[in-house]
Amino acid sequence: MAITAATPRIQRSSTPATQPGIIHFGPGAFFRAFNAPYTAEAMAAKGGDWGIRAVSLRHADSRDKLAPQGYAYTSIALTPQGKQHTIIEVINDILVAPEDPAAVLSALADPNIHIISLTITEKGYCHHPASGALQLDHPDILHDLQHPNTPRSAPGFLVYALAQRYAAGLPPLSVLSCDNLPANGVLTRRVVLDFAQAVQPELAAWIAQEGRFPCTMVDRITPATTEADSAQLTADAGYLDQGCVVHEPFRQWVIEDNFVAGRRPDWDAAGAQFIKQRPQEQTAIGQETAAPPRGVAAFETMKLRCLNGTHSTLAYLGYLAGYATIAETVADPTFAALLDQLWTQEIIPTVPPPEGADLTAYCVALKQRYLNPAIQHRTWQIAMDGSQKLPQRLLGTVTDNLAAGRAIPLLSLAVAGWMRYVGGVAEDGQPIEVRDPLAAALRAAVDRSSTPAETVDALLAIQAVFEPTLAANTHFRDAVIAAYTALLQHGAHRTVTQTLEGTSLC
Ligand code: CS2
Repeated sequence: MAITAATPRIQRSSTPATQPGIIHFGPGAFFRAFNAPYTAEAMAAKGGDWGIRAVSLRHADSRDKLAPQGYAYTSIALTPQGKQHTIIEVINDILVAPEDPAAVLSALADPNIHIISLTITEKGYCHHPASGALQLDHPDILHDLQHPNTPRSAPGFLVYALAQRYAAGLPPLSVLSCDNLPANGVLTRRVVLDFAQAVQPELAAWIAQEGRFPCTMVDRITPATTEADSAQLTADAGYLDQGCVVHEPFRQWVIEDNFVAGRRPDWDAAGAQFIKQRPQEQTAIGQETAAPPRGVAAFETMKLRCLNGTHSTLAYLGYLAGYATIAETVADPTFAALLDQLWTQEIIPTVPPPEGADLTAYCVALKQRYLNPAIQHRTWQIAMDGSQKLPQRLLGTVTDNLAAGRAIPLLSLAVAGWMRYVGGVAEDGQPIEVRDPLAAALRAAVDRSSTPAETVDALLAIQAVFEPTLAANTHFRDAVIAAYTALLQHGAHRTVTQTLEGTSLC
């Protein structure tokens, strides 16, 4: 069906909840494909005042697309057999923080809001990716420490929102990170406490005591929505929808059941899994990253290493080999073999299985998810922000293997693939549009080096990404230099083949 002036636009059919209970930062495609449908289904099953006010920290795009349709939109599950459309009506409105930060703070002061949830991507936490500490010299953090009434960053909004509650004698909010970070609740708590400590130590002590930062593991492959997706929806369903999202049918949400006064939606009625918090997981200020993965953190480690680690590997090496999507990359038997060997030899041995999980079965199912031809998940999209992703996706796995004396040829190749990619020139000589907060520094490190060893050393010296002990490990360094050299000489495809065969790379 062609779009004409008469094509109707999707409109909300139900009245928005008068009393929203959640403020969500980051109303992009993942939130609309994941948090919003779970919450709508939980309320349909069990009720509750859990309408969502969303906040965009950067752009007006989501608000501009969704406001004219009453914040209703279509969530489209892409299965190899066809599509399933679900209309989602759970968003009350979207505030655009840069337009009116004070309006966001006043929304956060509403005593009926019990949860702030976050899908702001890794870089939204303004932390040092390698250590997890807040970057106190980050430009947005410096700004927010000076401007309590007009913050820009997520940590700034969170701390000033909690400060309002503290001053008003109210209980704090639960802060629910839904980003792909290790022990994401612990990390969020750490950046909030670091910021609060710089504002008012007494406030930090109250947040440490009373605040709740449940860890979560979130999983649903959600490629960026394209114009073609919206046009196809109009052709299939007969209406315009500028806010639609496409995603795989699979979804998994594991949540630590640790909310202020136990107030949270019954997301389990929609299939989410709540896990009880173990008492010893409540940590003091400064001890947040010491604990080994347990509870939800174990699910998060499994997902970050098995899924996101291989996603990034396929993104860098697949892009260099000329593949546009993950499905295309994995359809190549060489890359399918890379995936299998990476899991069995170098990833699974490092992952303590979460309760009830079978890691082999998990990876077998994962491969089928990657192969879903209906999902056009671009290697370029996943390659974005590698400096923020590498530590939790690949480098922790490298460190654990080194400690156990296991070889790391494929992980080293993945890291070398990232190094080759951030140089910004593809194998056919075309420029690569590298999107990364550290893009300029990464490119400069590559450009000022004249040998592969110099390039690898210059990138290993970036401490935001590589912890000094890992960067100084000669076994790791030598393996990355060998892989990087091979990538330059033979290209990604041949290097993957040779590495799998264990043949000489020279
Ligand atoms: C992907 C993830 O873009 C990326 O970096 O690895 O968004 C991935 O699709 C999700 O984590 C799947 O749950």
